[in-house]
Amino acid sequence: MSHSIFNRRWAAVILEALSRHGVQHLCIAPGSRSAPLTLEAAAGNFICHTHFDERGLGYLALGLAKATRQPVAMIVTSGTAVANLLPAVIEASLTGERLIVLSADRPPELIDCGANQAIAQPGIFAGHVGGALNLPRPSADIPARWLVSAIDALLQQHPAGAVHINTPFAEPLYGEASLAFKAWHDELGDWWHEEKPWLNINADWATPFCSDWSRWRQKRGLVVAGKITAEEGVALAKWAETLGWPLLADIQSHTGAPWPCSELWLQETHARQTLAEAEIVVQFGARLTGKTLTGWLAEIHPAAWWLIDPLPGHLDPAHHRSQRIVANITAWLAAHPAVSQPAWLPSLQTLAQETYTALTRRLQEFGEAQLALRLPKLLPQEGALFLGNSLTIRLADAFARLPAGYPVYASRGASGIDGLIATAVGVQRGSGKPLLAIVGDLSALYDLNSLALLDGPLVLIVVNNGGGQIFSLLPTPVKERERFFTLPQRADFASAANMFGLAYRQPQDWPSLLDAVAAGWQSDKAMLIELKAVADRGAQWLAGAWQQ
Ligand SMILES: Cc1ncc(C[n+]2csc(CCOP(=O)(O)OP(=O)(O)O)c2C)c(N)n1
Ligand SMILES: [Mg+2]
Repeated sequence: MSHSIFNRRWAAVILEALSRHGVQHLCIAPGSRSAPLTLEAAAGNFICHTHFDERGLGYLALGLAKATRQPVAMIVTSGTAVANLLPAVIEASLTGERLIVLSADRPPELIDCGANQAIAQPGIFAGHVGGALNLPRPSADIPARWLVSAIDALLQQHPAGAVHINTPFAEPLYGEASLAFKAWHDELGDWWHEEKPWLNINADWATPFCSDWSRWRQKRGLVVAGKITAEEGVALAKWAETLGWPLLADIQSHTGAPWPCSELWLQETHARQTLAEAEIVVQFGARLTGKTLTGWLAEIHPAAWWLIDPLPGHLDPAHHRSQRIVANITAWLAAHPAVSQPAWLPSLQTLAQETYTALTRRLQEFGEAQLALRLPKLLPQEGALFLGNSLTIRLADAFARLPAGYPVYASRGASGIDGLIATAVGVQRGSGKPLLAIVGDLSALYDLNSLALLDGPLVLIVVNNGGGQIFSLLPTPVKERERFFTLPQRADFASAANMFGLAYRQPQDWPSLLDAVAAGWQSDKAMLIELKAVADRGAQWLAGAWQQ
């Protein structure tokens, strides 16, 4: 019995230590080996989420971390349960959300000896975690101050991406809390009643300042906005407008796209050439969605290229000779104020506006390209938007003009189609806002288990275009296209909605789609809306718009 009690004491220190780094949400999958952590979590003040499927659980945590911008911890049992967290860990490692894997493990005497459900867990996430802590088997011989310091050091040394804490527990795993081992626990004294970490590592995060900014800001500049936050997007749009610099905005930029549809008008030679006269490009946030934009950026060679993103590392796939500035974007903007100047390319902004206006005259057809254009009308008030990968985000990036500062979420690191529903649910729960989520049909089938997570004010539009129609946009050979690339499916989404107790609609025109979405916000059930689209029509529409 004493093991089970000490296991709980050990788990309590781990969870309390995590809470000092902002962990409020715990995502827990069922398992026995992890019971000491789970029971301690249940007894604490955390917001606990559960899921039977660890791949979905990992993505749920990712969505929570996106929306709360706080670290989120996952508790799973030993074995392949741990391995199923890998996709979400990979995405977080690329896009910087903070995930903490707490994997329960067998103690060393049960590893590599034929014991059930025992696999090699240390190092399982390889280079996809920033850091890892392979804890020893819980022992009162090890002071609690070591355990808490080790966790503090791990989290403070890795302020972005995922970390892995492997935690072996010996049986028995269940038992009531008791006063045993209280002295071990009390060694941490007042820490139990305070809010700060045990160990505080102070790093200097001063904003890097470009001393020749007052010279550069008078030049012909171009602003590129990638994935940045809602507040940053609003501030950046003002900054660029004051400077009179064009702003090329990604769908994740939150800038309101004052120069809309660059994916389209950047196809035009004159526009490409005049814009290439920019002397300096200042890019905020990376991970651009549009292929036209990234292609054009790779061709130009301005005198200066600054890439500002709070995440460290190389974030420019075109490898420009550049300044990679690791900084908080709001702080950087404040340190580099704009001065009011006339726009140096007003004709191009007119072209951008005209492109958008021309598109909005062609909204009648009921299809996925028009859905992208009509997005602003579908958004819930004080809500948020989650965009799935593949054509969904590509069409939104090309056509949609979202209100500045309206929260948009996506997963554009590894761009998997495997956990999009779970990620959307995490965003909805983390933000506490009504969420409109849009995913493709194969993406929906891939993450079907996560329909079990849907509740609250969430409308999920599944664009059913009969398989992965992104491959109709790509030069896949027509003869092999269906069999090996698009994989049209015959799934019945009405039955899927029914199976998971969701409201379901399949509108046939725009008024009934608007009606279905509105009904979704009224309902206490989550709503699945199936938008049946003509197979490759959306892909064709995008290709046609490029041509035009
Ligand atoms: C886990 C994973 N497997 C495969 C891919 C490659 N892939 C990208 S898009 C896509 C098809 C997605 O189909 P669907 O969700 O219906 O979207 P559509 O292309 O129709 O917009 C595939 C297989 C991926 N991104 N992630
Ligand atoms: Mg599809």
